[in-house]
Amino acid sequence: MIEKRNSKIENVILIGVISGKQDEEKSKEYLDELEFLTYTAGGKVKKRFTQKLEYPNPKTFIGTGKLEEVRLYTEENNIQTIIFDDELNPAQLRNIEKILNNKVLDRTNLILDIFAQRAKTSYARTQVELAQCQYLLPRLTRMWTHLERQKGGIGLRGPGETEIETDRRIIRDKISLLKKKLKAIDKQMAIQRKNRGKMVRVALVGYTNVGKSTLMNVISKSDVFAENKLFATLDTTVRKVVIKNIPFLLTDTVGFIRKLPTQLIESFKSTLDEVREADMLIHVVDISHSNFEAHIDSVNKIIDEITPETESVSKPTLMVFNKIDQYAHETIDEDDLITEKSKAHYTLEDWKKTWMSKMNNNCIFISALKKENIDEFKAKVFDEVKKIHISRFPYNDFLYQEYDEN
Ligand SMILES: Nc1nc2c(ncn2[C@@H]2O[C@H](COP(=O)(O)OP(=O)(O)OP(=O)(O)O)[C@@H](O)[C@H]2O)c(=O)[nH]1
Ligand SMILES: [Mg+2]
Repeated sequence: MIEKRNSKIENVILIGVISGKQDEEKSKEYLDELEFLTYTAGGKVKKRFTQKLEYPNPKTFIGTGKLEEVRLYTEENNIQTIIFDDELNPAQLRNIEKILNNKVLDRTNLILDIFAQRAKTSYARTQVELAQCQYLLPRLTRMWTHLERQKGGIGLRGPGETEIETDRRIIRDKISLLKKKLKAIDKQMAIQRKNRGKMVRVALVGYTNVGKSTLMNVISKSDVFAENKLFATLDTTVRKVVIKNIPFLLTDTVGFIRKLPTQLIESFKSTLDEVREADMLIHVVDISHSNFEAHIDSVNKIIDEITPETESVSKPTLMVFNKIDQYAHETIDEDDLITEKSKAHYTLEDWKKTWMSKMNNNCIFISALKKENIDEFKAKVFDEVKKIHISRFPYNDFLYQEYDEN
């Protein structure tokens, strides 16, 4: 008998806060993204709860009154999981779980879970496992210090103590084992990268779900998995691409997201090395997403984080605004004299002007899906790759007799 796939969809509620740092609009944006993450992980969001809060409650994160409201809702609506947009400390997590009597997760936890689901190769699985252990370890430690503070509690001494100590030791051992394993793979990957010779290397970077893999497939005749969920790609794909007569290597890799757990950045070192060691970056943006500018900022921040300080000169970067076929903007009626033009009213032309001047012409607007402007995109990549190529192989100039591909 064929085993039935575990396709049970979990009913989920989301909890976010509105504070001085995070106004109502921002909070909605974050929860939209958290909902997409939940959907990717296989959950269905039944309701969102938000609370205006200057500081989180040290014991229960949100107020106890609000929690009670949440508890009633979960009981009446068959909810299995509650997900907080912010990171909860171990004490908060435990207190909330106790009150809600349900599974409680935070954003980091959810992202790690999606990565675990998505990891296919043993390499990706090892990276994710390491990240999960690293997430868990301080939580166990802090859980212990929390218990320690209540010293004397019957049943908390003795076996409890050794149990946590044992757990910590097991996890520590596992971490060092996984690190060793990763080190071996890292070495192998570094050799592989070296073997690729001096060929110019270009890496696709960008927020998750912007269309990196789709673009890779369009220009490299590869068949990388792409779908409308977050983190479709975890494993790196490298393809040789030839535009006109210049060959180069194109890498498609994991997408970024804001508040990317630091454990993940650390354990995905080798994956990110592809980005670090690239000669040129193609930063793909989903212009049809209402928060695409915030996404650009998050991606730039992560790239800065992973770039060694010694590399003060930033890499040549081509900004690719994808999904123009799906771009929509608000309009102002001609007789409406009150509404002021804002970014929500920008046409594609307005955005082009803005970014062309910002990026010194190093940007292009395309649709990877509808194959719009792909030739212009290729021409831009060609120009940039050619510059790098010439500086690397100055004697090899027979390559540059340009000819038309068609
Ligand atoms: N409308 C439209 N959809 C697109 C375009 N390019 C990609 N998509 C869709 O966007 C979704 C995500 O595309 P992917 O190529 O998987 O995106 P990615 O950046 O590789 O995503 P991750 O690997 O998850 O980080 C898919 O459903 C694509 O079909 C485009 O130009 N227009
Ligand atoms: Mg992808």
